[in-house]
Amino acid sequence: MKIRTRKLKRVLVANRGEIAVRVIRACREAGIPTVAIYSEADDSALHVQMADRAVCIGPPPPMESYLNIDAIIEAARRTGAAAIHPGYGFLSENAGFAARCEREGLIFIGPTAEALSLVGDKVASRRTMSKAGIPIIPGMRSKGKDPGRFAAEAKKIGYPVLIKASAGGGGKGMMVVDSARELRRAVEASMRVAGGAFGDASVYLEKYLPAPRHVEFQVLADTRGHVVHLNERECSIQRRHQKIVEETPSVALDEKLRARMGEAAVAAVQASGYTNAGTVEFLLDEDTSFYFLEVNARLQVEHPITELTAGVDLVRQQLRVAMGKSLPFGQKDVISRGHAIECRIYAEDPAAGFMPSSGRVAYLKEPGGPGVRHDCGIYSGCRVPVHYDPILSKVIVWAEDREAARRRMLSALAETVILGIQTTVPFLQDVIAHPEFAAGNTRTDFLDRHLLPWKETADEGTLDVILAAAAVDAGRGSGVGSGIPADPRSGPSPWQTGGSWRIGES
Ligand code: MV4
Repeated sequence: MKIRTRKLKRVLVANRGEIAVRVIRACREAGIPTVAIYSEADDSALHVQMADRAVCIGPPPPMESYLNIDAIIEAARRTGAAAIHPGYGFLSENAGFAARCEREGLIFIGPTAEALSLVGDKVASRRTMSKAGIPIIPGMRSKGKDPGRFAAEAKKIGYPVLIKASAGGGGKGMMVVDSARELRRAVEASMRVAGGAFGDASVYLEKYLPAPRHVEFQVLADTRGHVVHLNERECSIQRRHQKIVEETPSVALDEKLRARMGEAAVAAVQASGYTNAGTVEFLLDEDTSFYFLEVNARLQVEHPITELTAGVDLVRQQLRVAMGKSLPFGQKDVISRGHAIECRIYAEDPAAGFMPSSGRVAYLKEPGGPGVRHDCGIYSGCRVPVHYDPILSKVIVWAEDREAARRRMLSALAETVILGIQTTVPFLQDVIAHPEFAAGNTRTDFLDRHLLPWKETADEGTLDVILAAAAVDAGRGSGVGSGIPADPRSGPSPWQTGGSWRIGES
């Protein structure tokens, strides 16, 4: 069978921040011109400066800009874009948007609208996966409203149980129920939250696993029936369903379990007709049973750690798949070398309950050195708007083993200086330095058990003190330093990296 490939004449990147920058770089390397879209709050954003062209698509609120399908399609038309890369978040998993692109003759760089609809329905995908022989968490295979059915199912599988939204994912509307007495109220509450958040109030019930690990497999599928997995990422360190630190490989898998879970991930992709890059999420129980959780139908925030250990550029592969090309390697060619860790830097104040922080970045010093990658959406002097996801950048390190990678991460975080706004850098330093993290005890309850609520320790780093002083000096010259007190100990602290350890400490 002869299948035609197509060139991507120009790609519109329907996103902002570090992921838009990441996609623009991959396009540029492939010789594909790019179009950025931006809201009025982002007119001087990094992704706008990096793209070949940029189109303002509306006011700051996401509904009027980055989620505004008509405006994005119009921008693609006007600029002659052949394809749209949605990044993560925003419209990346929106089946309606993918369908609209298909109708308009634009290539959606992701799965088909049909595959997106299937994996977006958590109950439908549980059925599909179970039929394909993939283990799912014991529980309901169809959504319902009848309280009697929930009670019967809960009785059958035993308490505690978990109520989840069928249109959900990401933990919204999830309710743990310990006894039959609490069941009805929890189902009602979950339905209310789901209805409000997703416009779909259907919920279902599962057995609750108290301290599982979150292990996800990166997959790639082309449009010619080839599917590979690129091994796992462990993402158990989360706060309110927001991932904070991810690593690969997972300390919890041995080669045998990895192979079994990898096979299940590939089967999940095949069963759902999924193409392009995606992630199959599993929960791994203490007894090493694993269960399919959901398919994340997008390039994920944490994709770089897989890129570093597998030696594959995932965005490059996404572009190739969208061109109709075959994957250039098979499962037997996939390698995993060394260990990689990612820390997400958010514009949040970890000492104030992770309250969002916005304003001007007075100074940015990026980390560097061997095995250090910084995927960054900001620059010295840029504005951080309040309207969007607070992720600023990601520090990603690779080293020969986990402990070497952990130490490299500590060093890279110590080099990272962001002044003018609050960031999660000092909190991340405490996570990576924690003895339980060092020991690999990273279950989903890690932060609540060991680090929350969080207080900044008084001991400051060393390198950051020098760099911050230089930044204040530089700021005086250019004017960006206004607002930084000359004495950092007076007024709100501009120190972003004061962890409780020093470089060279073991
Ligand atoms: C679970 C669970 C325990 N038992 N399902 C959270 C987000 C959503 N994707 C699924 N989640 C969970 N589902 C059962 N049956 C625990 C979680 C969970 C969790 C999962 C992965 C990573 C962090 C988490 C934190 C809290 C709860």
